[in-house]
Amino acid sequence: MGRTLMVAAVLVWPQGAWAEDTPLQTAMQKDPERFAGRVTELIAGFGGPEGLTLAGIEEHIALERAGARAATLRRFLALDLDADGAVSRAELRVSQRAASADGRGRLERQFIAADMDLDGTADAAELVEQGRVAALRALGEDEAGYLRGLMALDADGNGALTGAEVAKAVAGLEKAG
Ligand SMILES: [Ca+2]
Ligand SMILES: [Ca+2]
Repeated sequence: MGRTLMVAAVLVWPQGAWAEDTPLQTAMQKDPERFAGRVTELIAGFGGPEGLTLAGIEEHIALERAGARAATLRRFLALDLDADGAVSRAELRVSQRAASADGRGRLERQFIAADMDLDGTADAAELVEQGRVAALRALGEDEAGYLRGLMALDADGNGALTGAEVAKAVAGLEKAG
């Protein structure tokens, strides 16, 4: 019984794997123009003279994440009145008094999320963790994997993706679909 199932799985699997689209194919099929536009922007922004390399894609990922991390840390550091790198409940209260009702609630929520050990202070390590979470929220591992997967379109295999290669891949897909 087990053996039969295994044989069946082996027979079925390659076909299933072939039929299942990768995230890259899905994005291209869903909206080829939008896909090409986005990749063209990436190439223009992070590509070198030969085109976009994996290193350029990593730079893009790191920059997006750093931006989100910095925005989160900045928000917390604006609450750190004595500049000790940590936000205490007392410091939070001062900013809450000066905020609108909505702002007070938001500050409360952010502080509670940051103070993971519930000691009433969002300390430096906890703020760093909030920055890390914000960075991954801005550009998660799924999207990073998808962006790295763009290198599959590097048709001549020279390690750099050009606009022409992207256009060809999109055109080929439209013809096939
Ligand atoms: Ca402080
Ligand atoms: Ca804490």
